[in-house]
Amino acid sequence: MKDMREWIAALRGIGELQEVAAEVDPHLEITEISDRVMKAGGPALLFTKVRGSELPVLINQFGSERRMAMALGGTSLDEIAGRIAQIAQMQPPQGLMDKVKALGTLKDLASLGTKSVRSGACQEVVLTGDEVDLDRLPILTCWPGDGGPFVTLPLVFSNDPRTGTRNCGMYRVQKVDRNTCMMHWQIHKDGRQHLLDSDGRVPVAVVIGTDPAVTYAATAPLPPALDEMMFAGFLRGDRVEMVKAVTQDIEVPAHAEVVLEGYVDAADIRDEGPFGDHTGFYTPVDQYPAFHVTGLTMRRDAIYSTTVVGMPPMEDYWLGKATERLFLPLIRMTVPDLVDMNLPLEGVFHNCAIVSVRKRYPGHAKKLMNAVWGLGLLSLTRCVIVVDEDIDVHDVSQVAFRAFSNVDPRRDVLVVDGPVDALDHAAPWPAYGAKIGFDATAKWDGEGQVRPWPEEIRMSDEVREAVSARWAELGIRLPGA
Ligand SMILES: Cc1cc2nc3c(=O)[nH]c(=O)nc-3n(C[C@H](O)[C@H](O)[C@H](O)COP(=O)(O)O)c2cc1C
Ligand SMILES: [Mn+2]
Repeated sequence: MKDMREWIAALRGIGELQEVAAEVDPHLEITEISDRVMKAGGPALLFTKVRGSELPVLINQFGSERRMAMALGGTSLDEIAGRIAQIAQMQPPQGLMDKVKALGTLKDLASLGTKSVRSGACQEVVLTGDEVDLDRLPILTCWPGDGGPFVTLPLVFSNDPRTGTRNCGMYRVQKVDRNTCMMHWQIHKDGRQHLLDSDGRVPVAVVIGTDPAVTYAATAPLPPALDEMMFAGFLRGDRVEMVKAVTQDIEVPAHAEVVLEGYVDAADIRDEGPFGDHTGFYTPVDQYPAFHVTGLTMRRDAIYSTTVVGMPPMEDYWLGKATERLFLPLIRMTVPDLVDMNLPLEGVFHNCAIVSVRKRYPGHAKKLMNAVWGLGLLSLTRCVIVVDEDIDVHDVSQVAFRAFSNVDPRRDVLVVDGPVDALDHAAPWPAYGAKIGFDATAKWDGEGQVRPWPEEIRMSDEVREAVSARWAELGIRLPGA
Protein backbone atom coordinates (compact mmCIF):
# COMPACT_ATOMS: atom_id res chain seq x y z
CA MET A 1 0.00 0.00 0.00
CA LYS A 2 1.41 3.37 -0.91
CA ASP A 3 -1.08 5.68 0.81
CA MET A 4 -4.06 5.89 3.13
CA ARG A 5 -6.53 5.72 0.25
CA GLU A 6 -5.40 2.27 -0.79
CA TRP A 7 -5.69 1.25 2.84
CA ILE A 8 -9.23 2.63 3.12
CA ALA A 9 -10.17 0.81 -0.08
CA ALA A 10 -8.70 -2.42 1.29
CA LEU A 11 -10.61 -2.06 4.55
CA ARG A 12 -13.83 -1.33 2.67
CA GLY A 13 -13.21 -4.36 0.44
CA ILE A 14 -13.21 -6.77 3.37
CA GLY A 15 -16.06 -5.13 5.27
CA GLU A 16 -13.83 -3.60 7.94
CA LEU A 17 -14.83 0.01 7.26
CA GLN A 18 -18.10 1.73 7.99
CA GLU A 19 -18.87 5.06 6.41
CA VAL A 20 -20.95 7.49 8.45
CA ALA A 21 -22.76 10.12 6.39
CA ALA A 22 -24.65 11.81 9.23
CA GLU A 23 -23.08 15.07 10.37
CA VAL A 24 -20.92 14.64 13.48
CA ASP A 25 -19.15 17.08 15.78
CA PRO A 26 -15.36 16.86 16.23
CA HIS A 27 -15.94 18.42 19.65
CA LEU A 28 -16.51 15.39 21.98
CA GLU A 29 -19.16 13.69 19.82
CA ILE A 30 -16.74 11.77 17.59
CA THR A 31 -15.02 10.51 20.76
CA GLU A 32 -18.23 9.14 22.24
CA ILE A 33 -19.16 7.41 18.98
CA SER A 34 -15.68 6.00 18.40
CA ASP A 35 -15.20 4.91 22.01
CA ARG A 36 -18.30 2.72 21.78
CA VAL A 37 -17.10 1.20 18.53
CA MET A 38 -13.54 0.62 19.83
CA LYS A 39 -14.72 -1.00 23.05
CA ALA A 40 -16.96 -3.32 21.03
CA GLY A 41 -14.15 -4.32 18.64
CA GLY A 42 -16.02 -2.66 15.78
CA PRO A 43 -14.90 -1.46 12.34
CA ALA A 44 -12.86 1.50 11.17
CA LEU A 45 -15.05 4.56 10.74
CA LEU A 46 -14.99 7.13 7.98
CA PHE A 47 -17.01 10.21 8.92
CA THR A 48 -17.74 11.98 5.66
CA LYS A 49 -19.56 15.02 7.09
CA VAL A 50 -17.75 16.64 9.98
CA ARG A 51 -19.04 19.91 11.40
CA GLY A 52 -16.84 22.91 10.60
CA SER A 53 -14.48 21.19 8.16
CA GLU A 54 -14.43 19.93 4.61
CA LEU A 55 -12.18 16.99 5.42
CA PRO A 56 -13.60 13.54 6.17
CA VAL A 57 -12.24 11.85 9.30
CA LEU A 58 -10.83 8.32 9.48
CA ILE A 59 -10.69 6.75 12.94
CA ASN A 60 -10.16 3.26 14.41
CA GLN A 61 -8.19 2.03 11.37
CA PHE A 62 -6.00 -0.13 13.65
CA GLY A 63 -8.70 -1.20 16.11
CA SER A 64 -8.49 -5.02 15.82
CA GLU A 65 -5.80 -7.68 15.49
CA ARG A 66 -6.95 -8.40 11.96
CA ARG A 67 -6.66 -4.77 10.82
CA MET A 68 -3.40 -4.26 12.67
CA ALA A 69 -1.85 -7.29 10.96
CA MET A 70 -3.25 -6.20 7.59
CA ALA A 71 -1.82 -2.74 8.15
CA LEU A 72 1.62 -4.31 8.30
CA GLY A 73 1.05 -6.54 5.32
CA GLY A 74 0.43 -9.82 7.14
CA THR A 75 -2.33 -12.11 8.28
CA SER A 76 -1.34 -12.16 11.95
CA LEU A 77 1.08 -10.26 14.13
CA ASP A 78 3.01 -13.46 14.86
CA GLU A 79 3.51 -14.07 11.15
CA ILE A 80 5.06 -10.60 10.75
CA ALA A 81 7.16 -11.18 13.86
CA GLY A 82 8.35 -14.39 12.18
CA ARG A 83 9.68 -12.35 9.24
CA ILE A 84 11.61 -10.17 11.65
CA ALA A 85 12.90 -13.20 13.55
CA GLN A 86 14.20 -14.61 10.26
CA ILE A 87 16.34 -11.56 9.70
CA ALA A 88 17.38 -11.41 13.35
CA GLN A 89 18.57 -15.01 13.16
CA MET A 90 20.08 -14.82 9.69
CA GLN A 91 23.00 -17.24 9.30
CA PRO A 92 25.23 -17.69 6.27
CA PRO A 93 23.09 -19.94 4.02
CA GLN A 94 24.25 -23.57 3.89
CA GLY A 95 22.49 -25.72 1.26
CA LEU A 96 20.65 -24.68 -1.91
CA MET A 97 17.27 -24.43 -0.17
CA ASP A 98 18.79 -22.13 2.45
CA LYS A 99 20.24 -19.95 -0.30
CA VAL A 100 16.87 -19.62 -2.00
CA LYS A 101 15.27 -18.70 1.31
CA ALA A 102 18.00 -16.16 2.02
CA LEU A 103 17.20 -14.45 -1.28
CA GLY A 104 13.68 -13.79 -0.03
CA THR A 105 15.09 -12.31 3.14
CA LEU A 106 17.49 -10.14 1.17
CA LYS A 107 14.62 -8.86 -0.93
CA ASP A 108 13.03 -7.69 2.33
CA LEU A 109 16.25 -5.89 3.23
CA ALA A 110 16.37 -4.17 -0.15
CA SER A 111 13.23 -2.23 0.77
CA LEU A 112 14.98 -0.68 3.75
CA GLY A 113 15.97 2.67 2.26
CA THR A 114 13.70 5.58 1.41
CA LYS A 115 13.31 7.11 -2.02
CA SER A 116 13.44 10.87 -2.60
CA VAL A 117 10.95 12.08 -5.20
CA ARG A 118 10.49 15.55 -6.69
CA SER A 119 6.77 16.00 -6.18
CA GLY A 120 4.06 14.47 -4.09
CA ALA A 121 0.29 14.41 -3.76
CA CYS A 122 0.66 15.78 -0.25
CA GLN A 123 1.47 19.15 -1.84
CA GLU A 124 -1.49 19.50 -4.22
CA VAL A 125 -2.62 22.36 -1.97
CA VAL A 126 0.09 24.61 -0.52
CA LEU A 127 -0.66 27.30 2.05
CA THR A 128 2.19 29.37 3.46
CA GLY A 129 2.61 32.38 5.72
CA ASP A 130 -0.69 34.08 6.53
CA GLU A 131 -2.62 31.50 4.49
CA VAL A 132 -1.90 28.82 7.07
CA ASP A 133 -5.14 28.09 8.87
CA LEU A 134 -5.41 25.05 11.12
CA ASP A 135 -9.11 25.80 11.60
CA ARG A 136 -9.64 24.10 8.23
CA LEU A 137 -8.77 20.75 9.82
CA PRO A 138 -11.29 18.70 11.82
CA ILE A 139 -8.99 18.48 14.86
CA LEU A 140 -10.78 16.62 17.65
CA THR A 141 -11.43 17.88 21.13
CA CYS A 142 -11.58 14.43 22.68
CA TRP A 143 -12.65 14.70 26.31
CA PRO A 144 -14.52 17.29 28.39
CA GLY A 145 -11.45 18.20 30.47
CA ASP A 146 -9.05 18.55 27.53
CA GLY A 147 -7.13 21.81 27.18
CA GLY A 148 -8.19 22.17 23.54
CA PRO A 149 -8.20 20.30 20.26
CA PHE A 150 -5.37 17.78 19.68
CA VAL A 151 -3.95 16.10 16.62
CA THR A 152 -3.91 12.58 18.04
CA LEU A 153 -2.33 10.47 15.28
CA PRO A 154 0.50 12.71 14.03
CA LEU A 155 3.79 11.54 12.56
CA VAL A 156 6.31 14.03 13.85
CA PHE A 157 9.43 14.24 11.66
CA SER A 158 12.69 15.92 12.66
CA ASN A 159 16.37 15.42 11.88
CA ASP A 160 19.20 15.01 14.36
CA PRO A 161 20.98 18.39 14.16
CA ARG A 162 24.38 16.71 14.68
CA THR A 163 24.14 13.70 12.37
CA GLY A 164 21.20 14.44 10.09
CA THR A 165 19.56 11.11 11.00
CA ARG A 166 15.83 11.27 10.54
CA ASN A 167 13.40 10.55 13.36
CA CYS A 168 9.68 10.01 13.21
CA GLY A 169 7.74 9.72 16.45
CA MET A 170 4.08 9.93 17.27
CA TYR A 171 3.71 12.85 19.67
CA ARG A 172 0.34 14.50 20.12
CA VAL A 173 0.03 18.08 18.93
CA GLN A 174 -2.25 20.55 20.67
CA LYS A 175 -3.70 23.29 18.52
CA VAL A 176 -3.36 26.74 20.09
CA ASP A 177 -4.45 29.00 17.22
CA ARG A 178 -4.54 29.00 13.43
CA ASN A 179 -0.76 28.60 13.09
CA THR A 180 0.54 27.64 16.54
CA CYS A 181 0.62 24.26 18.28
CA MET A 182 2.29 22.59 21.24
CA MET A 183 4.68 19.65 20.77
CA HIS A 184 4.21 16.94 23.37
CA TRP A 185 7.45 15.01 22.91
CA GLN A 186 8.17 13.50 26.26
CA ILE A 187 11.48 13.51 28.08
CA HIS A 188 12.61 10.06 26.87
CA LYS A 189 11.76 10.57 23.21
CA ASP A 190 14.03 11.07 20.21
CA GLY A 191 12.39 14.25 18.88
CA ARG A 192 12.95 16.05 22.15
CA GLN A 193 16.64 15.16 22.03
CA HIS A 194 16.88 16.81 18.61
CA LEU A 195 15.70 20.06 20.14
CA LEU A 196 18.17 19.77 23.03
CA ASP A 197 21.02 19.17 20.56
CA SER A 198 20.00 22.05 18.29
CA ASP A 199 20.72 25.75 18.49
CA GLY A 200 17.22 26.20 19.88
CA ARG A 201 15.14 25.60 16.79
CA VAL A 202 14.42 22.42 14.86
CA PRO A 203 12.52 22.13 11.60
CA VAL A 204 9.61 19.78 12.15
CA ALA A 205 6.92 18.30 9.93
CA VAL A 206 3.72 16.93 11.42
CA VAL A 207 2.26 14.46 8.96
CA ILE A 208 -1.35 13.24 9.12
CA GLY A 209 -2.70 10.30 7.11
CA THR A 210 -0.24 7.90 5.47
CA ASP A 211 -0.24 4.26 4.53
CA PRO A 212 -0.66 2.27 7.72
CA ALA A 213 2.87 0.79 7.93
CA VAL A 214 4.29 4.31 7.94
CA THR A 215 1.85 5.45 10.60
CA TYR A 216 2.63 2.41 12.75
CA ALA A 217 6.39 3.01 12.39
CA ALA A 218 6.00 6.41 14.09
CA THR A 219 4.88 4.57 17.24
CA ALA A 220 7.66 1.97 17.15
CA PRO A 221 10.34 2.33 19.85
CA LEU A 222 13.38 2.08 17.59
CA PRO A 223 16.83 3.11 18.80
CA PRO A 224 17.53 6.75 17.85
CA ALA A 225 20.02 5.81 15.12
CA LEU A 226 17.40 3.80 13.21
CA ASP A 227 15.17 5.66 10.79
CA GLU A 228 11.52 4.74 11.29
CA MET A 229 10.92 5.20 7.54
CA MET A 230 13.44 2.44 6.82
CA PHE A 231 11.55 0.21 9.21
CA ALA A 232 8.27 1.11 7.49
CA GLY A 233 9.85 0.28 4.13
CA PHE A 234 10.91 -3.11 5.43
CA LEU A 235 7.43 -3.83 6.86
CA ARG A 236 5.58 -2.97 3.67
CA GLY A 237 8.22 -4.42 1.35
CA ASP A 238 8.58 -1.17 -0.56
CA ARG A 239 10.65 1.95 0.06
CA VAL A 240 8.76 4.98 1.36
CA GLU A 241 8.77 7.89 -1.07
CA MET A 242 9.79 11.18 0.51
CA VAL A 243 9.47 14.71 -0.87
CA LYS A 244 11.03 17.98 0.33
CA ALA A 245 8.77 20.17 2.40
CA VAL A 246 7.96 23.59 0.93
CA THR A 247 8.85 25.93 3.80
CA GLN A 248 11.32 23.88 5.87
CA ASP A 249 14.46 21.85 5.21
CA ILE A 250 12.92 18.46 5.90
CA GLU A 251 11.43 15.55 3.96
CA VAL A 252 7.87 14.22 4.32
CA PRO A 253 6.10 11.13 2.94
CA ALA A 254 5.04 12.15 -0.57
CA HIS A 255 1.69 10.37 -0.47
CA ALA A 256 0.49 11.81 2.85
CA GLU A 257 -2.91 13.47 3.21
CA VAL A 258 -1.96 16.54 5.28
CA VAL A 259 1.37 18.07 6.34
CA LEU A 260 2.02 20.83 8.87
CA GLU A 261 5.49 22.25 8.26
CA GLY A 262 7.19 24.43 10.82
CA TYR A 263 9.71 24.60 13.61
CA VAL A 264 9.82 23.88 17.31
CA ASP A 265 11.27 26.69 19.39
CA ALA A 266 13.12 25.84 22.61
CA ALA A 267 12.72 29.42 23.80
CA ASP A 268 8.94 29.35 23.46
CA ILE A 269 7.79 27.11 26.31
CA ARG A 270 4.11 27.14 27.25
CA ASP A 271 1.41 25.16 29.01
CA GLU A 272 0.35 21.96 27.23
CA GLY A 273 -2.71 19.92 28.26
CA PRO A 274 -4.64 18.75 30.12
CA PHE A 275 -5.31 15.74 27.91
CA GLY A 276 -7.43 12.63 28.49
CA ASP A 277 -4.62 10.14 27.95
CA HIS A 278 -4.18 6.48 27.06
CA THR A 279 -3.59 5.71 30.73
CA GLY A 280 -7.30 6.28 31.39
CA PHE A 281 -6.52 9.48 33.31
CA TYR A 282 -6.05 13.09 32.38
CA THR A 283 -2.42 14.14 32.18
CA PRO A 284 -2.18 17.54 33.82
CA VAL A 285 -0.87 20.74 32.30
CA ASP A 286 2.90 20.64 31.79
CA GLN A 287 5.52 22.72 30.02
CA TYR A 288 6.32 21.90 26.40
CA PRO A 289 7.75 23.81 23.45
CA ALA A 290 5.59 25.53 20.85
CA PHE A 291 5.44 24.34 17.26
CA HIS A 292 5.07 27.24 14.82
CA VAL A 293 3.42 26.27 11.56
CA THR A 294 4.96 27.91 8.50
CA GLY A 295 3.25 25.80 5.87
CA LEU A 296 0.12 23.69 5.53
CA THR A 297 0.08 21.34 2.55
CA MET A 298 -2.61 18.83 1.63
CA ARG A 299 -4.14 16.71 -1.02
CA ARG A 300 -6.98 18.43 -2.86
CA ASP A 301 -9.52 16.04 -1.30
CA ALA A 302 -7.53 15.27 1.84
CA ILE A 303 -8.75 12.86 4.50
CA TYR A 304 -7.89 13.54 8.13
CA SER A 305 -6.78 10.56 10.20
CA THR A 306 -7.04 10.46 13.96
CA THR A 307 -7.69 8.36 17.04
CA VAL A 308 -9.06 8.76 20.52
CA VAL A 309 -7.19 7.50 23.55
CA GLY A 310 -8.73 7.00 26.98
CA MET A 311 -9.75 4.26 29.35
CA PRO A 312 -8.54 1.00 27.69
CA PRO A 313 -9.24 -0.86 25.51
CA MET A 314 -8.95 1.68 22.72
CA GLU A 315 -7.52 1.61 19.22
CA ASP A 316 -3.95 2.20 20.45
CA TYR A 317 -3.98 -1.14 22.28
CA TRP A 318 -3.41 -2.78 18.90
CA LEU A 319 -0.54 -0.48 17.99
CA GLY A 320 1.08 -1.50 21.28
CA LYS A 321 0.39 -5.20 20.66
CA ALA A 322 2.06 -4.94 17.28
CA THR A 323 5.14 -3.50 18.95
CA GLU A 324 5.12 -6.23 21.60
CA ARG A 325 5.04 -8.95 18.91
CA LEU A 326 7.41 -7.34 16.39
CA PHE A 327 10.05 -6.36 18.94
CA LEU A 328 10.13 -9.71 20.74
CA PRO A 329 12.51 -11.32 18.21
CA LEU A 330 14.73 -8.23 18.37
CA ILE A 331 14.83 -8.32 22.17
CA ARG A 332 15.63 -12.02 22.01
CA MET A 333 18.77 -11.25 19.99
CA THR A 334 20.35 -9.84 23.15
CA VAL A 335 18.15 -11.50 25.79
CA PRO A 336 17.65 -15.02 24.37
CA ASP A 337 16.45 -16.36 27.72
CA LEU A 338 13.35 -14.16 27.48
CA VAL A 339 10.91 -16.61 25.89
CA ASP A 340 7.73 -14.57 25.52
CA MET A 341 6.27 -11.25 26.61
CA ASN A 342 2.83 -9.80 27.24
CA LEU A 343 2.06 -6.15 27.89
CA PRO A 344 -1.47 -6.67 29.21
CA LEU A 345 -4.27 -4.27 28.44
CA GLU A 346 -4.66 -3.26 32.07
CA GLY A 347 -1.03 -2.16 32.23
CA VAL A 348 -1.43 0.47 29.49
CA PHE A 349 2.02 -0.53 28.09
CA HIS A 350 4.34 1.02 30.65
CA ASN A 351 2.76 -0.25 33.87
CA CYS A 352 3.19 -4.00 33.41
CA ALA A 353 5.21 -6.53 31.45
CA ILE A 354 4.75 -10.27 31.92
CA VAL A 355 7.73 -12.23 30.65
CA SER A 356 8.62 -15.91 30.68
CA VAL A 357 12.10 -17.29 31.23
CA ARG A 358 13.88 -20.48 30.30
CA LYS A 359 15.41 -20.73 33.74
CA ARG A 360 18.94 -22.13 33.82
CA TYR A 361 20.52 -20.76 36.98
CA PRO A 362 19.61 -19.27 40.36
CA GLY A 363 18.43 -15.68 40.12
CA HIS A 364 17.67 -15.99 36.41
CA ALA A 365 14.23 -14.39 36.80
CA LYS A 366 15.78 -11.41 38.55
CA LYS A 367 18.34 -11.09 35.79
CA LEU A 368 15.45 -10.84 33.35
CA MET A 369 13.79 -8.06 35.35
CA ASN A 370 17.02 -6.10 35.16
CA ALA A 371 17.23 -6.77 31.43
CA VAL A 372 13.74 -5.35 30.93
CA TRP A 373 14.68 -2.29 32.99
CA GLY A 374 17.68 -1.80 30.73
CA LEU A 375 15.91 -1.98 27.36
CA GLY A 376 14.86 1.21 25.53
CA LEU A 377 11.39 2.37 26.48
CA LEU A 378 10.68 -1.00 28.15
CA SER A 379 13.05 0.25 30.85
CA LEU A 380 10.19 2.43 32.09
CA THR A 381 8.07 -0.63 32.98
CA ARG A 382 6.70 -0.23 36.49
CA CYS A 383 5.89 -3.87 37.19
CA VAL A 384 7.65 -6.91 35.71
CA ILE A 385 6.25 -10.38 36.40
CA VAL A 386 8.47 -13.33 35.49
CA VAL A 387 7.05 -16.83 35.02
CA ASP A 388 8.56 -20.12 33.88
CA GLU A 389 8.59 -20.83 30.15
CA ASP A 390 5.79 -23.40 30.26
CA ILE A 391 3.35 -20.70 31.40
CA ASP A 392 1.42 -18.84 28.71
CA VAL A 393 2.15 -15.16 29.43
CA HIS A 394 -0.94 -14.16 27.44
CA ASP A 395 -3.21 -16.06 29.83
CA VAL A 396 -3.35 -13.49 32.60
CA SER A 397 -5.31 -15.83 34.84
CA GLN A 398 -2.57 -18.48 34.61
CA VAL A 399 0.03 -15.83 35.35
CA ALA A 400 -1.91 -14.45 38.31
CA PHE A 401 -2.17 -17.96 39.78
CA ARG A 402 1.64 -18.27 39.81
CA ALA A 403 2.14 -14.70 40.96
CA PHE A 404 -0.21 -15.27 43.90
CA SER A 405 1.13 -18.70 44.87
CA ASN A 406 4.83 -18.73 43.96
CA VAL A 407 6.06 -15.48 45.45
CA ASP A 408 7.64 -15.06 48.84
CA PRO A 409 7.59 -11.28 49.18
CA ARG A 410 10.92 -10.97 50.97
CA ARG A 411 12.84 -13.27 48.66
CA ASP A 412 11.10 -12.93 45.29
CA VAL A 413 10.35 -9.22 44.97
CA LEU A 414 12.79 -6.68 43.62
CA VAL A 415 12.17 -2.94 44.00
CA VAL A 416 14.44 -0.58 42.09
CA ASP A 417 14.54 3.16 41.49
CA GLY A 418 14.93 4.72 38.09
CA PRO A 419 13.28 6.44 35.17
CA VAL A 420 9.56 5.81 34.79
CA ASP A 421 7.15 6.83 32.06
CA ALA A 422 6.36 10.52 31.75
CA LEU A 423 2.67 9.59 32.09
CA ASP A 424 3.16 7.63 35.34
CA HIS A 425 1.05 9.62 37.79
CA ALA A 426 1.71 7.39 40.81
CA ALA A 427 5.44 8.12 40.82
CA PRO A 428 6.23 10.82 43.41
CA TRP A 429 8.37 12.77 40.92
CA PRO A 430 7.78 13.35 37.22
CA ALA A 431 9.40 10.52 35.23
CA TYR A 432 11.33 9.18 38.22
CA GLY A 433 10.24 6.58 40.74
CA ALA A 434 10.25 2.96 41.80
CA LYS A 435 9.68 -0.19 39.79
CA ILE A 436 8.83 -3.65 41.06
CA GLY A 437 9.59 -7.16 39.86
CA PHE A 438 7.84 -10.37 40.93
CA ASP A 439 9.68 -13.65 40.47
CA ALA A 440 6.76 -16.06 40.03
CA THR A 441 8.89 -18.95 38.79
CA ALA A 442 9.30 -22.22 40.72
CA LYS A 443 12.12 -21.73 43.22
CA TRP A 444 15.28 -23.77 43.31
CA ASP A 445 17.54 -24.85 46.19
CA GLY A 446 20.11 -22.30 45.10
CA GLU A 447 17.58 -19.52 45.44
CA GLY A 448 17.04 -20.00 49.16
CA GLN A 449 14.22 -22.53 48.90
CA VAL A 450 15.26 -24.82 51.74
CA ARG A 451 12.13 -26.97 51.51
CA PRO A 452 11.32 -29.02 48.39
CA TRP A 453 9.22 -27.10 45.83
CA PRO A 454 5.88 -28.86 45.32
CA GLU A 455 4.81 -30.36 42.05
CA GLU A 456 1.83 -28.86 40.22
CA ILE A 457 -1.13 -31.22 39.92
CA ARG A 458 -1.70 -32.78 36.51
CA MET A 459 -3.63 -35.86 35.39
CA SER A 460 -1.59 -38.48 33.54
CA ASP A 461 -1.79 -38.39 29.74
CA GLU A 462 -3.01 -41.97 29.74
CA VAL A 463 -6.12 -41.22 31.77
CA ARG A 464 -6.81 -37.96 29.95
CA GLU A 465 -6.76 -39.68 26.59
CA ALA A 466 -8.94 -42.50 27.85
CA VAL A 467 -11.56 -40.09 29.17
CA SER A 468 -11.48 -38.05 25.96
CA ALA A 469 -12.11 -41.23 24.00
CA ARG A 470 -15.32 -42.00 25.90
CA TRP A 471 -16.46 -38.42 26.54
CA ALA A 472 -19.40 -38.69 24.15
CA GLU A 473 -20.54 -41.88 25.78
CA LEU A 474 -20.73 -40.11 29.16
CA GLY A 475 -23.27 -37.67 27.77
CA ILE A 476 -22.09 -34.77 29.96
CA ARG A 477 -22.72 -31.32 28.51
CA LEU A 478 -20.27 -28.60 29.50
CA PRO A 479 -21.47 -24.99 29.54
CA GLY A 480 -20.64 -23.24 26.30
CA ALA A 481 -19.83 -26.49 24.48
C1 LIG B 1 -1.77 7.14 19.71
C2 LIG B 1 -0.41 7.40 20.33
C3 LIG B 1 -0.14 8.63 20.89
C4 LIG B 1 1.10 8.91 21.47
N1 LIG B 1 1.33 10.15 22.00
C5 LIG B 1 2.56 10.45 22.50
C6 LIG B 1 2.83 11.76 22.97
O1 LIG B 1 1.98 12.64 22.98
N2 LIG B 1 4.08 12.02 23.42
C7 LIG B 1 5.07 11.07 23.43
O2 LIG B 1 6.20 11.38 23.83
N3 LIG B 1 4.83 9.80 23.00
C8 LIG B 1 3.59 9.47 22.54
N4 LIG B 1 3.34 8.21 22.06
C9 LIG B 1 4.40 7.17 22.14
C10 LIG B 1 5.47 7.37 21.08
O3 LIG B 1 4.90 7.50 19.81
C11 LIG B 1 6.44 6.19 21.05
O4 LIG B 1 7.09 6.15 22.32
C12 LIG B 1 7.49 6.29 19.95
O5 LIG B 1 8.38 5.21 20.07
C13 LIG B 1 8.26 7.57 20.03
O6 LIG B 1 9.17 7.65 18.95
P1 LIG B 1 10.71 7.89 19.22
O7 LIG B 1 11.19 6.61 19.88
O8 LIG B 1 11.29 8.09 17.87
O9 LIG B 1 10.84 9.08 20.10
C14 LIG B 1 2.10 7.91 21.49
C15 LIG B 1 1.82 6.67 20.93
C16 LIG B 1 0.59 6.40 20.34
C17 LIG B 1 0.33 5.05 19.75
MN1 LIG C 1 13.00 7.17 17.01
